Amino acid sequence: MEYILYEVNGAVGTITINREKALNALNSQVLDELNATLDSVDLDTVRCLILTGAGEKSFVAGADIGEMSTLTKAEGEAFGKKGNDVFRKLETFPIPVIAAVNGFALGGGCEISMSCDIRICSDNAVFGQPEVGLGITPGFGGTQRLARLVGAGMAKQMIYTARNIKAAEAYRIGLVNQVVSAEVNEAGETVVSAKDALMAAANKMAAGIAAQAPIAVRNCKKAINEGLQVDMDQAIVIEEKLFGDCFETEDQRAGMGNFLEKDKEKKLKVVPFKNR
Ligand code: DAK
Repeated sequence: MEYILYEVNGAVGTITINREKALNALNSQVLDELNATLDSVDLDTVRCLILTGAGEKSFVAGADIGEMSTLTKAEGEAFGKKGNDVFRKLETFPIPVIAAVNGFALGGGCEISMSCDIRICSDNAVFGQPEVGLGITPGFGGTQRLARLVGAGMAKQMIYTARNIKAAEAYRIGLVNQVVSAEVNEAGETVVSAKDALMAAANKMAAGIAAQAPIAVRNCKKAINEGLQVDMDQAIVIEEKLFGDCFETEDQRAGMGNFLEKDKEKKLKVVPFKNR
């Protein structure tokens, strides 16, 4: 892999888009390598993923404008499909994915973060959908996912004006769950960089998710994602099925057993997913 780094620490996997010179812009190779990396994740042991960009300045500065500029209609469609397939794979990935947004998340960068379950960002993060300024519409789900996350009015304002927003505003409108700042000592010196603080916060959140019952967590993701696509009557049926699916599992027996036995630690045994 040239542009993707993947490392696993316990039950948390971290995928880094590693094309720092181009601010981690998404070209076809990045999308292919990201796709292959997702396929290689060992779902028996990894329970939560973090997606981030290399360096301090940019998460992903969008789709690669240089590569896109010369595409024919047919090539543009193929590029769009490649991106959409990977983004959808992330969105429907069996385990939660946290986007750790370290700087620019523009166009395809904002869109890939919205394909993740949760977004946390450093305080230098900048979000935006600048596509209309480039003569195109947001093509990797931006018109759909942004409106679902922040409401149609705010999404329309961001998309029609192509105005970027900073971390604090992204937090205010509910686009990100948490904003993380560098740690500074009394002398005003940075002791932990914004990127390191962000990754520590992302890892803490991921470890918290990974410590929960994995079948239940997977089923919650499915229930929320699938339930949001249908009306409430159908959504409740989806929830019922996924609730029922948790019973007779190792997780449910151990989880409820721990409570009934007043086990203070309430630790679930780490059993490979396939044996649960
Ligand atoms: N693509 C390619 N290269 C990029 C890039 C991008 N999106 N963004 C930055 N770079 C490169 C720059 O060209 C520069 O390369 P060198 O000149 O050093 O070789 C390097 O990264 C550093 O960038 P700057 O020198 O510009 O750095 P600054 O700090 O001055 O500015 C910036 C940072 C993020 C404000 C600026 O780079 C910028 O505005 N970048 C473009 C942001 C943008 O417009 N992103 C949206 C791209 S459009 C589709 C699906 C999806 C899409 C399209 C179609 N279909 C379904 C068909 C998605 C579209 C997009 O994402």
